[in-house]
Amino acid sequence: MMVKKIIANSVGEAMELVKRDLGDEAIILNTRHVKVGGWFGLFAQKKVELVASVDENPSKEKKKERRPVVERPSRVNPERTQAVPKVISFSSRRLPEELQAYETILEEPALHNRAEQLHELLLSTFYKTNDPTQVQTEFLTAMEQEIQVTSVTSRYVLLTGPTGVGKTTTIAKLAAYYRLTEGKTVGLITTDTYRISAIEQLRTYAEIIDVPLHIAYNLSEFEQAKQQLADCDIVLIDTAGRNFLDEGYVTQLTARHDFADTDVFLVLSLTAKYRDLEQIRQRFTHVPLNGFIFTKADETTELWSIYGLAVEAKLPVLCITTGQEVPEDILWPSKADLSRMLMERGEQ
Ligand SMILES: Nc1nc2c(ncn2[C@@H]2O[C@H](COP(=O)(O)OP(=O)(O)OP(=O)(O)O)[C@@H](O)[C@H]2O)c(=O)[nH]1
Ligand SMILES: [Mg+2]
Repeated sequence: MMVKKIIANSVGEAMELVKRDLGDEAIILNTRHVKVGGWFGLFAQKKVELVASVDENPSKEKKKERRPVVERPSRVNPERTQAVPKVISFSSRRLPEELQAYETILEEPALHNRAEQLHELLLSTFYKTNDPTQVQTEFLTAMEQEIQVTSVTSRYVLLTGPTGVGKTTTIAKLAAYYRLTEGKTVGLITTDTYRISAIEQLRTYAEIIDVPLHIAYNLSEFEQAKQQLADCDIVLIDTAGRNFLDEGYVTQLTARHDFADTDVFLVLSLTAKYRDLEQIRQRFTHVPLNGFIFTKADETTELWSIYGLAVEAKLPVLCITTGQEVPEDILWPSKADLSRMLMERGEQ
C-alpha cells in the first residue's frame, strides 16, 4: 500500500495530481485545508492537503472489491466530469472545510441510513465543481427527488397516531382548510370516546367551523356515521391517541376501523426522538397508510425526521403543523419547499 500526501492550490488540482501519480485506483483518505509557507505566520498561502493511497500489488479479489463507489450523477455537466479520476472511493468521513456544515447534518439519526450515500454525493459534486453552492443545489435536488408530498384522494380521511401529538387540533385545521379555503362540504367523526373532554374538544371546533360531528362508539356506529355523511366531499375521522410503541394498539385500531375507501395518515410530532418515531412507523407496516402528517414543527430546531421517515417508509407528506392556532398553523409544502425547510432549519 502506498500512501501519498499531496498539497495543491485547489481540490480539483489535487485530484489531478492524485490521478497522475497514483492512477485511477487511488483511494482518498482525507482532505483538509492547510496554510503553507509564510514568515512568522504572515503571508502563508492557503492550500488543499489531500492524503491518498493505492495498493501497489492488488490481488484479483481486491481489484474486484475496488469497484467505483462514486457514480457520476447524470445531472452533472459531462464536460466538467472529464477531469475527475474515474475510480475513487472515499474512506474518510471528513469533509473538506467548505462542506463542514454538512458533517453535523450527516450525524443526524434520521439520516443514518442515507449518510454514506449523501456523503458521497457531497464529495463527488465538490470534486467535480469545486463550488459549495453547486453542492448545496445537488444536495437539495437529491432530497427533493426522494421525498414525496401528497393530497387527499378519498372522501374519508382518518388520522391516527400517539397520544397528544395534535390529531384533534389538526383535524380542526384540516376541516377549516377544506371548508373555508377549498369550499368543500366537510363532516367529522370521532371514535375517541375514551375521554369526555376529547369529544367536547372536537365538538367545540365543529361548532366554530360549522360542520357536522358524529360520535362512533363501535364499528357499526362508525359505519352508520360514514353513511350519514356520505354526501360530504370530505369526512375527517379523529381517533384516540395510543402508545403505538405497543403493537397491540395497532391491532385494536385495525379492528375498530374499516380502512377500505379511507385515506389513513399517521400523525407524528417532530419533537419526539427519531428512534421512537421510526419504531412507531414500523408498527404500522400492516396498516395501509397513505402518508404522514408532521406536527409541532414550531417546537423543534431540526426537521430531519420528516426526511428520514418519509424516505424509509416510502410514504408522502400531507401537511406540517406549526403551532396551536386553528386554523392558521398548518403548511402544505411542495417537495422543493420541504427540502429547503429541512436545510434551513438544519443550518440554524
Ligand atoms: N406547538 C404546537 N402545539 C400543537 C400543535 N398541534 C397541536 N398542538 C398542541 O398539542 C396539544 C395536544 O393536541 P391534541 O390535538 O389534543 O392532540 P391529540 O393527538 O388529539 O391528543 P389525544 O387525542 O389525547 O391523543 C394541544 O395543546 C395542542 O394545542 C403544533 O403544531 N404545535
Ligand atoms: Mg385527540
